[in-house]
Amino acid sequence: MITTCEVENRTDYSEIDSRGFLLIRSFLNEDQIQRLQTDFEAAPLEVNANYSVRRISAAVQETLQGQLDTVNQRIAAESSVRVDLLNDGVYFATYSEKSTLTSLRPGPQQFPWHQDHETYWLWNDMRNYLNFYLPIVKPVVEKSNLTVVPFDRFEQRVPDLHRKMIGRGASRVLPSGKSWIIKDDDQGGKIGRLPFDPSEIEETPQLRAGDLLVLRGDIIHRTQDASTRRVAASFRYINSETIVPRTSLSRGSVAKALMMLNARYLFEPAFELFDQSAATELTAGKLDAHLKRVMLERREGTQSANSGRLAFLSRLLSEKLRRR
Ligand SMILES: O=C(O)CCC(=O)C(=O)O
Ligand SMILES: [Fe+2]
Repeated sequence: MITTCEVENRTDYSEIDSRGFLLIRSFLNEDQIQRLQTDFEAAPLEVNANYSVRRISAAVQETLQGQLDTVNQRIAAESSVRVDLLNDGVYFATYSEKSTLTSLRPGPQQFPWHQDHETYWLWNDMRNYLNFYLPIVKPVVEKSNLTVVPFDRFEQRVPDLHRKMIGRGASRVLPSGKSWIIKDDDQGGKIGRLPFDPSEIEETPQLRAGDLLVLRGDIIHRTQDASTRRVAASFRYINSETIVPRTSLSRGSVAKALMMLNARYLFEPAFELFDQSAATELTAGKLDAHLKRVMLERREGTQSANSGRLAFLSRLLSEKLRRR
């Protein structure tokens, strides 16, 4: 049996390179878990039509930053991954209150195999990007976890494909006849074909409330099941020096345009900053600061929570034409 390496409480941080994830038990204490639960109950739904998600309040994000940074320092010392900036924090629940692309009607919400989409388009590099995933409501240890495809097991089966997947995002793994394909939602088409079912090599760390699963941005993952009502907090770290080209936002497939439209509350401010600074590229640090300013203004009600669909579509079209 393969188990996630955690011998006598010693975490092997280099597994973020060799396996794509690592597990730290009992990272949060009871008070912290309760604080996050209360924050979740009070958090409004984001205006995201791709899936149901809530934002972790800035105050609660701040209280955990120091503790998360300690993990980042260990990761930087023992692996190739470099992150230095807490960009955002959200809550993922296995229940959706509304119809979205992921849950066609209100009810159980379950993410199929994927690498994250929106964050790839915003930050352009999923290698120096980490997801700190912490269940805060977890009724059953064996259920509703996050299932991953470990790097080492994937590389063993399909080394060339593994290399292609490193550093990227916005993909899905789907059954296709007798095999499976990796679909590229960024540029369209497919990245490759898997001659086996990914569940043959998957791993599901059994998490309790307060356990921490650290995931690289480029690991393939899915919701184990939505049979219990689980809530997880997910803190996202980026590297402030990462270069984000303007074109990485606008170029690409129809699927990308649709998902960006569904999450235009994130992308419209990014385009605005490119306009304001008349730049062809920006550092992730600058873009992060601008997004945080906009989110604050929205909370304070001095800026509207979302832009119109038509306005965003015409923006996207002019961005695409701009590049020709
Ligand atoms: O909570 C889940 O089941 C999915 C979360 C996820 O896909 C993510 O954290 O990127
Ligand atoms: Fe995800």
